[in-house]
Order: sequence, then C-alpha cells, then structure tokens
Amino acid sequence: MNNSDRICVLGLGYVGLPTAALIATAGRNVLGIDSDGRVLDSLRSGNVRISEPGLRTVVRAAVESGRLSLSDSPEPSDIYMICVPTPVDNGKAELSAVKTAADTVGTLLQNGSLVILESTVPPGTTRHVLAPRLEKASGLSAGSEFMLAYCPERVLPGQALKELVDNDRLIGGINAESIEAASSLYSEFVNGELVACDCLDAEVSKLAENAFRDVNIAFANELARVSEAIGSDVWRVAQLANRHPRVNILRPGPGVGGHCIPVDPWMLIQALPGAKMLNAARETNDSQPAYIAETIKLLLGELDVEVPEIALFGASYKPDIDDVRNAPSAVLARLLQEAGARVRLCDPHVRTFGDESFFDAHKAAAGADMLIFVVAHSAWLTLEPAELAAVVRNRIVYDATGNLDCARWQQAGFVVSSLGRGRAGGSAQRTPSNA
Ligand code: SAJ
Repeated sequence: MNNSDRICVLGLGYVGLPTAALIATAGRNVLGIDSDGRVLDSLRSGNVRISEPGLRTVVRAAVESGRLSLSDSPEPSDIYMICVPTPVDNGKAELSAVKTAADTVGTLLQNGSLVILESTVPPGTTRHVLAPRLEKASGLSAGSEFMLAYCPERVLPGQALKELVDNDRLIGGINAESIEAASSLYSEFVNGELVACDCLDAEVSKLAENAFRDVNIAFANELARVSEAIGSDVWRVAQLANRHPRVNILRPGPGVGGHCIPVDPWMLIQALPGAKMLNAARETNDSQPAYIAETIKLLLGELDVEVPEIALFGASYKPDIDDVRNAPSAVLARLLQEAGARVRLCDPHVRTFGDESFFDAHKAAAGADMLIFVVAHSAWLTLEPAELAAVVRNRIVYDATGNLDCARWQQAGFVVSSLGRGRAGGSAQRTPSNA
C-alpha cells in the first residue's frame, strides 16, 4: 500500500467522519460517503454538526487540503471502511445499512481490495453476513481475492479524536492476510497497539466492553437503591470501597443514555436471550429514571402547590457534551409531566431546543418549586445557590449527579436530597419496602 491508494469511508457520523478526516490528514486520499445530502452540504460549507473537540478543525483542514472529498456514493478504491449505523429495534440489531453498504461496495471490489467493518454488529456478522454479500456482488473470494476485517471503533464521545489515535485497536481479520492488510492501514494513524485477532472475537469484545460498563453502572445504581433503603451514602461508600486495590465502583446516576451502552448489550442478549446478568443490567438502568421520579413525587407530595414547577438541569446523555440520544433526562421529564408537574429543561450545551430559558439557569429556575440536577455538567459547579434561592418559589434541590456541593445549597436555604443518599433528616427518605 502507498499513499496514492484511495480509501472510501462509508458513513460520516460520529465515527466515520473523524476517522475519514484523520486518515486524510495522515496523507491518504479519502472519499467520504454519506447518503444524507444535508450532511454532505453542511460539510462542504465547512460546518461540522457533530460537536467534538478539535473535529471541526481537522475536518476543515482535510477538506481544504483536497485529501478529503465527499460524495453520496462510493467509487472504485483500494480500501473501503464501513462505519454505518446499526440501531437496535425491539432488542434486535437492524443491519440494513451494513447490507446496503456491502452490496454497493461488492460491485466495486477488485483483486487485492480491503474491506473493513467498524460498525458495532451482532457476533458473526462479518463472516456470515458481510463476506457472503461482498462475494456475491463481486464474484471474488473473501480472504484470498479481497481482504476483510472487523476493527471496532472504541472512542469515547467527547474525546473521539484523541482516542482514535491513542486507543489500542482490535484488528479482527477473517484470516492472517486480512489482518496484515488492515494492520498496515491503522498503523498509519494509530499510536495505540494493534491487536490481531479473529473477527468473531473482535465482534464479541466490542459488545463485551459496553456490556461490562452497563453491568457495572447497574451495580452502582442498585447500590444507590440499597443505600437509600438503609440510610447509608452511596457516594461515600463507593469512595471507601474504591480504596481497595481491586475494586472500582462506577457512579450511580439517572440511568444510562447514549447510542452505545444502552444498545450494544442487546446484541449479546440476541445471541443468548436467557443471559440473566445482561438482561438485569438493562432493566436496572432503564428503570432508573422511574426510580428517581418516585422519590421526586414523594418530595413534591410534601409541598402545598397545585401544579409543581420543576427545572431539570441537564438534557444531554452525559456531562459536558451536547448529545441527547437516549438521554435519561427526557424520560424523567416525561414521567414528571405525567405526574402533573410542569417541567422545563436547562442545558448550556444543547442548542437544538432554542428556548432561551434552556441555556440560562436563572431563567429556568425562576418560580420553580424544585431544581433537579440530572447531568453532572461542570457548569453547575459555578452556579451561585444564593442567586437561585432568590428566584425560585420553593427551595428544594434533588441531585442525581452526586456532584453538587450540598452544604453550599443548604446554606442558601435549600433542602437538598440526593440519589443514593436520601435527604438528611428528611421525611421523603425511602424505606426498605419501597426501595
Ligand atoms: N454513566 C453512569 N455512571 C458512570 C459512567 C457512565 O451512569 O459511572 C452513564 C453516562 O452518564 C451515560 C452512559 O452511562 O448516560 C454512557 O456513558 P459512557 O461515558 O459510559 O459511554 P459512551 O456511551 O459515551 O461511550 C461508550 C464507551 N465504551 C466504554 O467505555 C466501554 C466508548 O469507549 C465506546 O466507543 C462507545 O461507548 C461506543 O461507541 O460504543
């Protein structure tokens, strides 16, 4: 392979776009493909819709250098990277985008081409779905006439560019020649170790990584419920237990959002529907907004207001990003509305809702009976409790982030309750029977 080889990257989303831009910056000619004309138009005019530190700069540089061009359909290339979405619907992975990409790429394959799949897929997809479709469309044989590998993306939203370069990569080839060809490409822009493996093991590893996190967050959420039931403090308990050299308890919270952790475990459950732990983790994390809503209803029940006004702080799925996909705060907001409250959201990162009060904590808090902190945005740490105390109707705070300085809010006259902590001396503390 040399730098004149062209690479087609299919799918310019959260993974494909930074990958395409990085490879182009590393000196390759990249053709970025997306079926959504709006994505292409905005990229052509220099706008990057995905908010990711440094991404806009890298994409603009790649486009301006002429190394990254854009199109709605692939052209003959030496390498094809498939980074298309694989959503899960009703517990089943939807592979139509992978299949369409395979059918199109298959017609363009030539002797010696390399195809890499990066999308998250159910175990067996590379060998049993992708390979046969590519072979059928091309008339070539996978592993001998063209190379095929599964190399899952593993980047953390919010630090995608850094992790694309620094993380170790699994190079899951269908055979040794495919591993060699794919390793050669990734070695051009990855500093992390390239770990050769079989494509099935790479597929399962990708799912296992996210399922591992789901199970561990579920453990933290369950521990929060135990702590509330018995009156201990889950945040302190986790700190103390984590002093053990082999314990690392994650943070409880309002539930698990995003497009990966609440989704990917289903692709493992699909392989073994009776998998108890995976199913239990999904159930615990998915029920966390409802669990929190019950506590809030207890707190609201102590107020003498006909229609409680609630300000929810945090609309994204995790701290300091603008991504709202599967955000637990949306579920919590709906449950509280169904319980008769009026709910407004406030998030300084999320620009899609447009309403002014959405960005300004003081406007969101004006006249509120309860402030609920759902996402641990750093912006909340600079809020002045005394200023908010002056504009609310009732001084009640609920913290699901474990990140607020409760003493400061209490000094400003707020009654503060926290997930996994209960309210100090408060009557809305859960009892073991309703935990
Ligand atoms: N969360 C908690 N408690 C914690 C950590 C996270 O409740 O202690 C919640 C977050 O608030 C969020 C959700 O979990 O709602 C997921 O956030 P995350 O930061 O754990 O993960 P993602 O979805 O942003 O990215 C994950 C990463 N996977 C792992 O860390 C194993 C990332 O490396 C993957 O590349 C990405 O999924 C993906 O694309 O699969």
